[in-house]
Amino acid sequence: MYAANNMSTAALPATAPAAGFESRRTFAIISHPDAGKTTLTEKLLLFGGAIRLAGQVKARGDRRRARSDWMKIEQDRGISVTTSVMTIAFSGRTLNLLDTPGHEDFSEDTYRTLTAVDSAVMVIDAARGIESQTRKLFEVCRLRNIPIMVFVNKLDREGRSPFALIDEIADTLALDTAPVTWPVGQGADFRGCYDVVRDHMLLIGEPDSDRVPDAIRCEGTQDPRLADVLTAAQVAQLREEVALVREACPPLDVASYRAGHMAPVYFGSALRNFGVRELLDGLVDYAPPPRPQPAEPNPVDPTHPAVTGFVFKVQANMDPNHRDRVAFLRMSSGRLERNMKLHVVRTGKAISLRNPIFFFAQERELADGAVAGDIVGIPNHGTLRVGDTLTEGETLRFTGIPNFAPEILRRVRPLDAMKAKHLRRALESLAEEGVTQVFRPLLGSDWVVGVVGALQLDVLASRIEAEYGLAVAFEPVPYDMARWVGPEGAPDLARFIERHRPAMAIDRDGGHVFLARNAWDLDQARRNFPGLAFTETRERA
Ligand SMILES: Nc1nc2c(ncn2[C@@H]2O[C@H](COP(=O)(O)OP(=O)(O)OP(=O)(O)O)[C@@H](O)[C@H]2O)c(=O)[nH]1
Ligand SMILES: [Mg+2]
Repeated sequence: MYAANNMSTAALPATAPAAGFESRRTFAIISHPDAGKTTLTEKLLLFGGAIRLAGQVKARGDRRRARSDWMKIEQDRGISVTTSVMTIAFSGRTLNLLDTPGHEDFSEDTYRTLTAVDSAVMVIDAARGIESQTRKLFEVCRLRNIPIMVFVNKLDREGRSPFALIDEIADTLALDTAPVTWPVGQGADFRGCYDVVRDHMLLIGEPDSDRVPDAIRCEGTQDPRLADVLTAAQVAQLREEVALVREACPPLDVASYRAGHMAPVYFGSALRNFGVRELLDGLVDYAPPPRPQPAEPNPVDPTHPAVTGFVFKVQANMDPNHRDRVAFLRMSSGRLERNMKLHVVRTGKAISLRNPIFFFAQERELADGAVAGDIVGIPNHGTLRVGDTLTEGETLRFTGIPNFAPEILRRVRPLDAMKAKHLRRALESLAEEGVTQVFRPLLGSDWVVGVVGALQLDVLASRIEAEYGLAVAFEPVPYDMARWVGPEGAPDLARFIERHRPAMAIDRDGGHVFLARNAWDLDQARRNFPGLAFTETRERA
């Protein structure tokens, strides 16, 4: 079912995943919308050799690009709506990259992804500096002790001065900043970056978006060869700025970076392929290996011999030819082999891993051994959910995977009334991703969906159309909030349902949900039924 398609296996040895978890570097690329995460991801794949190894180098035009934005709505609108996972083997390491969506309407996906990584690359648009979403994401990283590298992007356009950017990063994020590379010129005058750590200069090549620029190496800021490629003013500025950087910024301290106190900073242009190679080297040299994962009763160390891991994301219909559901498992320990049976702690049931998949660029390769740090796709038919812990039989539970309350409620209606049954199937399988909540009101026949951000409604409509061939419309509902009411089976609950029948709905597990008109309405319900609990999310078992 998931046989590699056009991937040439002959080219694989150089990229076959390395043996132990120590070689894994698993990181998310995060930022405010539009800073260039997806562009950077695709260039990292290009530099890491994944595209060539995926046998695509001879392909033309579009086919040449690794596709991180693979969903139709992502390609149509040029935004990412969902996290993509890609693996590249580079310089003896296996890098697992997670390209996240920037828009806050999809931040639930991004926040969950941050539970599955050991570090992050924060992309900053040189013209915009720190933006609102940058700050929020940074807070999440800080709470989870996720070390951050910064890539200041779009140096090929006019932007703020690099010193101002460094100051802003240091001040607003309260971090030490250690520039690893330093830009020479900006916008039309952007000539390249000086490598402050290795003490040499890399010049930007011809603007050819798919070619790695030829680097001209100059040793030290006093190297006379600099004068061959830069104007006298540029050389003078470079010398002055590099001296200033060395004076003003602390040198890169890997321990401090890994402890979350210091951010190595890289400058470049993902679009022009510049600075990407240096960032890749930085990830290989400095990014941390897999770390212990918080769990109950005890955290799980990556050296633990048995397989453990948790599901941080579920994606339906990744393969347009199959109605598949892929659970993204972050491995926390052990070695996962094909055909292994794992224990789903929530249900106590076993799941057999017949077709586990690695995310190798755009192609999906059969996994034959994944270790801590790896992300494995597990095709299933709804048995796995976000937050699930998988083990070889142990009853531990990974913690910290966030739940989000649906904040926008809409009635959903098929434009063709004959297609109600189809719609139900579409809604139910998309709801399994855990992003959209689907409620069935006790009275009436329409479905109500709940989402966290308004753009998720657009995504839902686009996907129902693209993946199920159904046109749908959303209509306002007289409710403002959804609250799960429990405990199930309580005599009070039966009375509550009787009294509020028109505002009651059930979720896909049969749990009772109260659709409140407003906060006052909810408050009344709470007051009249003190024995019942009203929760924003259904607790994960
Ligand atoms: N000039 C310039 N434009 C860039 C550069 N990198 C990316 N862009 C452009 O910026 C826009 C956004 O790029 P994306 O890579 O889709 O940004 P993103 O961060 O993935 O966006 P979301 O996932 O939707 O948050 C696109 O038009 C890119 O071509 C760069 O280095 N220079
Ligand atoms: Mg993107």
